[in-house]
Amino acid sequence: MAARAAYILRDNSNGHITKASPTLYPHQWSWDAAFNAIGLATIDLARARLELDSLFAGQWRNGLLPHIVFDPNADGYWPGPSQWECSAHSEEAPSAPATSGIIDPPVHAIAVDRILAIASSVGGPELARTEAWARGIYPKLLAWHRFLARDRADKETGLITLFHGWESGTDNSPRWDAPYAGVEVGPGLPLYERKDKAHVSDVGQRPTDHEYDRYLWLVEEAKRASYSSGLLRQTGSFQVGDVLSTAIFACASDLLASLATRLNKRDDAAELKDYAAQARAAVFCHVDEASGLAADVDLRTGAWLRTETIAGFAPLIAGGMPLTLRRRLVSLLLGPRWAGHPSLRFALPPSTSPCSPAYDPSCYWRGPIWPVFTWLLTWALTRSGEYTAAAALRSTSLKQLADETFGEYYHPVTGAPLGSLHQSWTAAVALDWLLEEE
Ligand code: 2M8
Repeated sequence: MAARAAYILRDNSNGHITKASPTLYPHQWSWDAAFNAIGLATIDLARARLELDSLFAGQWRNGLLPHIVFDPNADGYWPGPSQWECSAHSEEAPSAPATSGIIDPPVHAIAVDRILAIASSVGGPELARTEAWARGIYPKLLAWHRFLARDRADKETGLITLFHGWESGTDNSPRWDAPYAGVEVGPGLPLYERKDKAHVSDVGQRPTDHEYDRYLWLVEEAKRASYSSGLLRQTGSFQVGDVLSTAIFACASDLLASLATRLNKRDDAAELKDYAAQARAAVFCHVDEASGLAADVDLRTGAWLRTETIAGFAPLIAGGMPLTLRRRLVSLLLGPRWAGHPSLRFALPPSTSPCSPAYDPSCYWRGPIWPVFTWLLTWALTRSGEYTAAAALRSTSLKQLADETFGEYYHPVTGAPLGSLHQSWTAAVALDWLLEEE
């Protein structure tokens, strides 16, 4: 399986970036790149470092790390550079490489930490090279975290603000149904033809045209606001506080603070610990007592969004949870509302609880199991000392991936791979899990 996964990462590489998938996503996505770099580190540390360097080549002057860095030689994805037109609309955007103008969840410091850990186990000159590289990429990571703290931490809730569902990485998750219901497509939405539907066996596995109109309208809104968070807070018709991105920001800020300490940057470390503490507190403040899950907030109405999605496990990812709350969440995760639901082919948590009326087992982020998300959970569980739960999810995931198609997501009941096959981040997390199993 490791060899097959490694071949997929090699085949999806253009030499310096890894396409998120061979045809559906032929460019570099930001959070995909971080997971891909973790997988690459298990086989080729130099290539892992290059993956993140290539991603950060697209960083904006204000620290924003865009959710896509486009490969100028790749085609077949829409919306592409001529729809985003970032450098024409914002002085913060680089003129090359072409990028999108929105963000992805900030998992990058997790990747750097994992790459350093893998390099430490190798030792020798590779470790020295990786340490020197970490010193070089550190200021870019710091600028990214400062951007999030400055431009995206919501003053009221403390949660990371998103202006597009794509920014959550969980695009059409039912967690965003209520805020999207308030998005009205205005005049001036250019005519467009979707390209994504050509790359899946059944269009029911992708978001609907109705949803795509809203996705594209939000890109128009962002352009009209010059991709400025300040302006979007006044004009954006989709504004949510995302508990998952906030939790990731909390643990990533902790890890970056440790790197700052290692590099003797004490003031930075204190600043980053402060970001982590504030983000973690914001996540814990949004735990719904009744369900035990964290709830996102529609910042335009103030309403808590309580749909039972996998993002509700954000407190586990944030880390530093009181033991009783942590035990409750782990039991919930493995219990009958989630991974232990009797209908499931593999005991793994689906993206929406099978007990929720919003659950759709074959549609994208509305129900299928995403191995990359399971990896994030196994990583977080290990970090907080929940080794048994982490090992159970890891070994079950490896069984789920045994057909070696490395699907983008999986049908929870039939176990069939869905969406794109040969998805890079699925291959990448398999490599990391296999390293752990050794
Ligand atoms: C999916 O999102 C893109 C838009 O960013 C798409 O559907 O076109 C999501 O699963 C996202 O989380 C992921 O980063 C991206 C590439 O794998 O695909």
